[in-house]
Amino acid sequence: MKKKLPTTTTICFWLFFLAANFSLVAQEPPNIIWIMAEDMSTDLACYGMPDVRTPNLDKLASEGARFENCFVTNPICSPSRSSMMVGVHQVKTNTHHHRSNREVPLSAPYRPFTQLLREAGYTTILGNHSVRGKGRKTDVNFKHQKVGPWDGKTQFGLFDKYDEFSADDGPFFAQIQLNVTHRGDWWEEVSQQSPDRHDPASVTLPDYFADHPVIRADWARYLDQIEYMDREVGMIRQELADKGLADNTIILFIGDNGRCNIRGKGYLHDSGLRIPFLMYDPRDTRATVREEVVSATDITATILDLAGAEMPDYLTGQSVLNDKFDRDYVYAARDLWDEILEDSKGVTSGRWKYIRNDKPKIPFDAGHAYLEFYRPAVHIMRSLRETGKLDQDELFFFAPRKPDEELYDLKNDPLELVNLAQDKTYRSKLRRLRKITRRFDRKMRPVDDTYEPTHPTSRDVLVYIKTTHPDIYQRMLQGEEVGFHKALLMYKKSQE
Ligand SMILES: [Ca+2]
Repeated sequence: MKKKLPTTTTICFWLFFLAANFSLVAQEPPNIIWIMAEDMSTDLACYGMPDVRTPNLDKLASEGARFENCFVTNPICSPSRSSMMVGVHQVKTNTHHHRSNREVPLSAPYRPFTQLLREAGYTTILGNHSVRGKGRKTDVNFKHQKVGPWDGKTQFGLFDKYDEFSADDGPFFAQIQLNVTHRGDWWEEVSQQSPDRHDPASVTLPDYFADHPVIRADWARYLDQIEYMDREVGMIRQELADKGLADNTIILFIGDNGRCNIRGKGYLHDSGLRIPFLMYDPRDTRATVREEVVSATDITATILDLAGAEMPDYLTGQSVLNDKFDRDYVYAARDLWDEILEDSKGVTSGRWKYIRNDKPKIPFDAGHAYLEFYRPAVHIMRSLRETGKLDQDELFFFAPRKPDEELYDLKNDPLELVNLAQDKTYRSKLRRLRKITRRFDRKMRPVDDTYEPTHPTSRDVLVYIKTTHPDIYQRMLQGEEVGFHKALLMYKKSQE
């Protein structure tokens, strides 16, 4: 029988088949998108948060890994982001004071991890055209520009470009900030436009909040912002699908620090430190729940690992993909925040939490000017305290001084309402965690001591509002968010 020669159609088919497979190979390594929602505790339905509906993030969690015990290394934006941008604890790199050292280059040998990704062939992208405010926040405490080349001496660019990713970028890394959950003048509008606005009367407040209509309304608005943020995650995934990139793009989702309310952002309690961390890899979509304690710096290391990039010895983070991943504690620090120069350190194992307050005379409610604009619950609960209407759990935040030490059993007391530091039953636990914290203090000692904080305008704005617009200040005391940005514009105009 005469052997049949391949037809042109067959040859074309095989050429197409080979080309398609070659392009699959050429697509390796994967694209990586790191989504950071602002000022979020683990306030998602997939973490058991009541009342909130987050279908897009729940879906992401159901197709990947959900980390139960992930913590940032500082409960405020810029120190937390500084540690993640380098993969090294912010105290060690002297980037631990919020909004400081903005003209000081990173000390050698530290480099932004985006530079390591670039060297591994990645295009690095900041923001996304479809999200609110375009998601371009960087906010790190060393000399930097958002976009441009980086050599650490004369050039300080962190990313290659803004907002747009496509298959032409080769492997790309995109970091996208979702800022709607950050306190801002947009909250009321976002709530009003919500397709299914939360009813303040039916929301569930954490136990340490006073049950008051203003606090309920504020909490309901926060839940509305979370749902808006969840829809943005859905839009990013849709864009990946539309561009044919969904099968080769890993998505990591976190919060950059805890929720913007009392005991949250700014404090070493879980509501400030514990963040959601979801990791979706289209190559393995089995749902897993991981319970080991993870630091935000480990996420940086994991991304370098996923990209096949250099992982310098100086990293204090480790890749969670490594079989030898070995972390017992996250070491966390609270230092400068605007005009409040705090000094608290602590460790958490996910199961236990130890906090050492080195400046106990500074109360939790420290009169921080910026918070006067953005914490309705603080104003309401201060006035309830004056009339003796706060219970013991609610009073904790308003005590005239902080405890010297705090110890919490996070399993049996997830809201950290019972400080065990004075309880003799836990004396050996306390001693051990105290010692481990001191060990971290030594290990993370800052590489240098340059201290150049940025002047916090919020303090001037508060004085201005109190003295020239007492009517507005009275509204703030009633729990109204008059809008810091509006107040800032009024102040600036008064200075012209
Ligand atoms: Ca933040």
